[in-house]
Amino acid sequence: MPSFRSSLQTNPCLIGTFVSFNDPYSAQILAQGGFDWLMIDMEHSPLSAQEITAMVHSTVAASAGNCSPIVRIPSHGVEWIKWALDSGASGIIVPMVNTKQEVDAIIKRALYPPAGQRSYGPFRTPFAEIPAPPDVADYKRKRSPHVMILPMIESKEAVENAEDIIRTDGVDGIFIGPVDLRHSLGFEGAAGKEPEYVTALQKVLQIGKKLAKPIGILGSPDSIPCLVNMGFSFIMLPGGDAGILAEAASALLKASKK
Ligand code: 3PY
Ligand code: MG
Repeated sequence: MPSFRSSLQTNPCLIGTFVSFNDPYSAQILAQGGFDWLMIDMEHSPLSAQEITAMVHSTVAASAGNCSPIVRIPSHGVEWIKWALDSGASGIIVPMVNTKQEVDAIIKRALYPPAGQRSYGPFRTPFAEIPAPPDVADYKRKRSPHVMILPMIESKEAVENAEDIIRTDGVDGIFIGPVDLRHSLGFEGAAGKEPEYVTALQKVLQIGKKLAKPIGILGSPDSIPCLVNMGFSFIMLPGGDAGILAEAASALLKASKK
């Protein structure tokens, strides 16, 4: 079963979307549908630790291990980091990371000693692997080094501190939140060509390239060639499960009323 980390090395760009319904069924459908990765979103959906654990396991099972479940936690708190990682997720996306101090605290919470202070208890992680390893200790030895810690750069302050954030040991890549970044720069929407915004993206991409750390972003299907050309290596399509359902429902209804 490929890890998200190894898939990033062998593919020019991994395509995902996000999951917000608090039922594994939604993750199963999207995972089976062929997405490379899913962001299980605790930041903007009130998903419990129990729900995301079931969604992580369902994503892996429904895709025969080909879709990587990445949990976006709601804050930098140690309990979110612990629960998300103990589910066996392929990685965590951590929103609103603005400073070196913040990223240091996150990494300390996410990594086992000696690099960090993560507490041991990965009892549910075997069920995020195919086949489930019989020995739970395999996770610490074999899988945890491949789990990706992906802070989000999504503010003017974070772009100013980008080199310090990305360079930090334990940071495996960055996910850019274009909507919040644009708000912070004084713009609306999820995309645009304003020089200040484009320069911010280019700065993060250049640092990522220099340090060989992958950079992802939220982007529309028609922007994918341009984003890949710029250097993004994982992209999250907008809408997510709720948006896909709403769009399909309205298209179906429209077609039936012709
Ligand atoms: C943003 O665009 O701000 C995001 O967080 C995308 O998920
Ligand atoms: Mg955001």
